[in-house]
Amino acid sequence: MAQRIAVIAGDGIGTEVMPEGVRALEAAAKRFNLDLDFHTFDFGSCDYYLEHGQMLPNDWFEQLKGFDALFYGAVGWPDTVPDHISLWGSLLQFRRQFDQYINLRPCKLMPGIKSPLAGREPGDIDFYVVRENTEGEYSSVGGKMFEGTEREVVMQETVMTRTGVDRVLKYAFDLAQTRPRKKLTSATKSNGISITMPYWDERVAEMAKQYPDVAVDKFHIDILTANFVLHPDWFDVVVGSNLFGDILSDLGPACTGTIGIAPSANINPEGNFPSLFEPVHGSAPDIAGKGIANPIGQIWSGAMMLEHLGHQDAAKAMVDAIEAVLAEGDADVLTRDIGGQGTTESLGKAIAERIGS
Ligand code: GGG
Repeated sequence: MAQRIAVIAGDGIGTEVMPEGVRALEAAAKRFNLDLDFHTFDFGSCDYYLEHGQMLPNDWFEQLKGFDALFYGAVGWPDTVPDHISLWGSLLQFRRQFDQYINLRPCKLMPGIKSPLAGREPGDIDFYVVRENTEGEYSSVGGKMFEGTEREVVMQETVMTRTGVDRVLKYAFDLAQTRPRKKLTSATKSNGISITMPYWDERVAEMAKQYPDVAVDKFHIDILTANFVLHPDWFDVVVGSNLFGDILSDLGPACTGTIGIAPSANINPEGNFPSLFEPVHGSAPDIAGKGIANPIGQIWSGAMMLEHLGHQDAAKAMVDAIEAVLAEGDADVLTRDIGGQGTTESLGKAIAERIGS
């Protein structure tokens, strides 16, 4: 039976990298005889908002809930729609309503790409960031008082539930157990954030008792970001709250040369709802419309989607193809962020051809 995939390109470079993501998936489907059925939606974008006054139609949940996976591009076009409206109106709705409580973000230095960190070679940087994806600092609990006056008050609460914290920690510990180094690092800030973060630390310590074979350490987020730059080889699986995980999963790929190649999976591990796969990068208005965005983050996210859908061989072929094209280093093919003078399409086509061969 066909596996149904909802394709939502979103905004900015999302609309440019998405066709290359689909091209690569079609190449994998052809080679591995997969029956993938793509359905394209125009909602989840700022253009849709400008036309309809909302990012998603009222029945979006009904329209999408039966899909096997969602393939997303990027959201945001701050010139026309404030970022908090576009994000809360689309991506955060998917993550919350489909209970995609894991945001899994691999961070790997690929062959042929020069890390901005001196002396780092492929193999030196290879870790996962596991980001809590449905609560934490991304909460809608708060409000404003005396708006527009001298007495203006603005508050927003961090929300941590035992269920929410434990389930992301369990996922991260399980993942660490599958890795050769079996190492887990927790991002905290329990010296300054004196209620939620000590709670996070307590739950980490409690969970660690069930995983005696996993080596656990923790760092405050400030020194942890410094150590990402100074010692990226220290890390294997890094788990963090929604905000900390978001920051770390931009910084990690930046240490591997470009955020343009970084993929992510927003996972509902129980499979009650579709999971969502998207590049880590956003809509990048500064380069949108130029055809120069790196499509690898989208293509690699497609590989994570195939893996999630049970097609390990096809997923591996996609990642192998990315590595092969990067290692070849043809400047006419590669995009500018990785030292070439090619286009989104030239890089996407080269990877798709490699997948098919
Ligand atoms: N493809 C990812 C994307 O569009 N990100 C926009 C953004 O601002 N995301 C914030 C977040 O992931 O929480």
